[in-house]
Amino acid sequence: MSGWNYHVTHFVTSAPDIRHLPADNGIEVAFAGRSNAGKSSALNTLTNQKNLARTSKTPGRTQLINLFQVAEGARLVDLPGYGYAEVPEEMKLKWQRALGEYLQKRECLQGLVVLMDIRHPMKDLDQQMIEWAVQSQIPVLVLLTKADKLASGARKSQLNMVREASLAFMGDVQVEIFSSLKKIGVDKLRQKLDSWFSPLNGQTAE
Ligand SMILES: Nc1nc2c(ncn2[C@@H]2O[C@H](COP(=O)(O)OP(=O)(O)OP(=O)(O)O)[C@@H](O)[C@H]2O)c(=O)[nH]1
Ligand SMILES: [Mg+2]
Repeated sequence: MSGWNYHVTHFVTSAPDIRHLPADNGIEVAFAGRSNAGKSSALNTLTNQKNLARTSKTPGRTQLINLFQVAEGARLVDLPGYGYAEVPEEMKLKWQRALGEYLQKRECLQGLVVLMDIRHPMKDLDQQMIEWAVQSQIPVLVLLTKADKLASGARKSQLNMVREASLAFMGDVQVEIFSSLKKIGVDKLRQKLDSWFSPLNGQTAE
């Protein structure tokens, strides 16, 4: 059987920062993005669970790094959003450094999903995240979220624009449209995660 069952994903633990994550083994895929981009919603949609990852109308809600397990050794990580205006500058810088460190040092990190509101894609920190991932040879899936907010013509032109922009990173960067509300792009996300987690299949088959 190919493909993982994401519906059985369950919460494992929360970490206050990068230094308190569980042991660096297995395969981890992280969900990153600006505050309010729709990270937690995407995780809930993927796993078909209403409240696996907390969502909120108040940006900056996810403060902790939340880890979820899909199967033995296969983890999804909900990272706190960056760029939230109300957070003091000092805290922002501290968090940005921690994110950089996580992307550059975490050995088990095998894929990065960067979520961007389709109406406001590729902000400075989004680009920074992609750069860090590419530098560490981590493949990236960019999801343009809340696609339901745009008509199909505008959706396509945003997708083309971001695809074009993503070429500049000279790395493994795929861009897709996504909507938790309308369940758009969920298959693309699932396929990507399956491919990132596939080395684990090899291990269990042997
Ligand atoms: N229309 C629409 N709204 C969405 C979609 N996904 C998320 N939202 C809304 O956007 C808001 C933020 O969603 P979250 O999933 O909490 O965003 P987040 O990136 O986890 O935010 P932080 O944890 O604060 O960084 C919520 O009000 C969601 O209901 C979508 O596909 N379509
Ligand atoms: Mg969240």
